Amino acid sequence: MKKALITGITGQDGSYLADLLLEKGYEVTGMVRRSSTETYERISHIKDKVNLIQGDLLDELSLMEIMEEVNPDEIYNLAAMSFVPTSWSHPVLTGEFTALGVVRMLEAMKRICPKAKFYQASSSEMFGKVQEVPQSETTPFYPRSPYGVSKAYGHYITVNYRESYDIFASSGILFNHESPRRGKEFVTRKVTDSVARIKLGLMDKLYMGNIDSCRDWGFAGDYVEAMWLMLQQDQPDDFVISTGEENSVRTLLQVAFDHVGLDWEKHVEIDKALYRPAEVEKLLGDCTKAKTELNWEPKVNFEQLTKMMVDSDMKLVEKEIQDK
Ligand code: NDP
Ligand code: GDR
Repeated sequence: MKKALITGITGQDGSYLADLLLEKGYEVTGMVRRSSTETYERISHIKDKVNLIQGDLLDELSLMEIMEEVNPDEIYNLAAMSFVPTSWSHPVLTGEFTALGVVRMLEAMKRICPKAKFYQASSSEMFGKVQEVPQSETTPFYPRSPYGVSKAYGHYITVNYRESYDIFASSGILFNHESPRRGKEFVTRKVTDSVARIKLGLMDKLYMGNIDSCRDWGFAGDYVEAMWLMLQQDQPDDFVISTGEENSVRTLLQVAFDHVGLDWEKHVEIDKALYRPAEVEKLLGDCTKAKTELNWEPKVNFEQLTKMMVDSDMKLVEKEIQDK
C-alpha cells in the first residue's frame, strides 16, 4: 500500500486529492494545523478513512516529525495562503506560508525521506502580467501580487532542490480550478452562491470587482488527477495544467444567472473597493505538454463547471432555508 502525505487536506484540492488517492488504494495522511475550531467540512465524508496529523508550514520541526512518523512515498504540498487579495494585507505572512513553507517542506523531506516524490502546487498567478499568450512551461514569470511572488519562489526552490540534491520534486503550474467545494471568497463560488441566494429570495444585489478580467477555469476534480500523474512519472518535471479556454468574469455572471432564469445586469453592481492594487487581466494556459507526456485531459468545460456549481449551491441554500 503506497503512503501519501497531503498538506492542505482541508482545502478544496486537498479534499479532492484525498478522495482520488483513497480510491486508488493509498494510505492517506493529511497534515492539519491546530485551530480553536476544526475546519474539516470538506473531508467530513472521508474523515474515518484518512489519518490526520497536526503540523504547520511555519514550524519546520513539526514537518520533520510528521515525515518521520509517516515515511511517505508521495508528498503533495498543497497548503498555502491561497487568496490573492489577502496577500496584499498580509504580505509577510503570505511569504512565510506560501514561499518559505515550501523550502521548509523540501528541507524536511531531504533530511528525513529523500526517496519520496514531492509535488509543489505552483500557480498561473506566476505569469501575472503575461509575457505571451497562451502561457506554457517556458513562458517567463511576471507575478503581480505578494501571492504570485511567493508562488514563484516556491516554484524555483522546488526546481532548485531537484537540480541540487537529485530529489524527485515536480511542480504543477495549475490555472484556476473550481468546484462546489471552492471557498466562497473566490469569484466563481461567490457568484454561484449569490445566484442561489438571489433566486431563493435571500438577497438581491451582488457587488463585484473587475468583471473584465479573464481566467482559464477548470474543474478541481480533473486537476488533482494531473497532480497524481506527475508523481507517477519516471522523471520529475514541471507541467502547465489548464483547459485552453478563456472566459471573463462577465461571462461567468451571464452563464450562472442564465442557468436559473435571471438577468445578471439587474442584480450586479460594481464596487471599486474590490479592485486589486495590481490586476492579472488575462490568463490562458497551453497544456500540450501534460496532454502528450501525462496523457491528461480536462473533462469538464467552463459552462458545465458553472452549472454544476450553481446546481450545488441551489441545493445547499434550499437546505439552509429548510433547516431554519
Ligand atoms: P485552499 O485555500 O482551499 O486550501 C488551502 C489549505 O492550506 C487549507 O487546507 C489550509 O488549512 C492550509 N494551510 C494554510 N496555511 C497553512 C499552514 N500555515 N500550515 C498548514 N496548513 C495551512 O486552496 P486550494 O485547495 O484551492 O489550493 C491548493 C493549493 O494550490 C494552494 O497552494 C494554492 O495556492 C494552489 N493553487 C490553487 C489554484 C486554484 O485555482 N484552486 C490554482 C493554482 C494553485 P486550513 O483549513 O487550516 O485553513
Ligand atoms: P485568482 O482567483 O485571484 O485568479 O486566484 P479569484 O477567484 O479570487 O479572482 C479571479 C478574478 O476575478 C476578479 N474578480 C473578483 N474576484 C473575487 N475574488 N471577488 C470579486 O468580487 C471579484 N470581482 C472580480 C478578480 O479581480 C480576478 O481577476 C485563484 C486562487 O485560487 C489562487 O490561489 C490560484 O493560484 C489562482 O487562482 C490560479
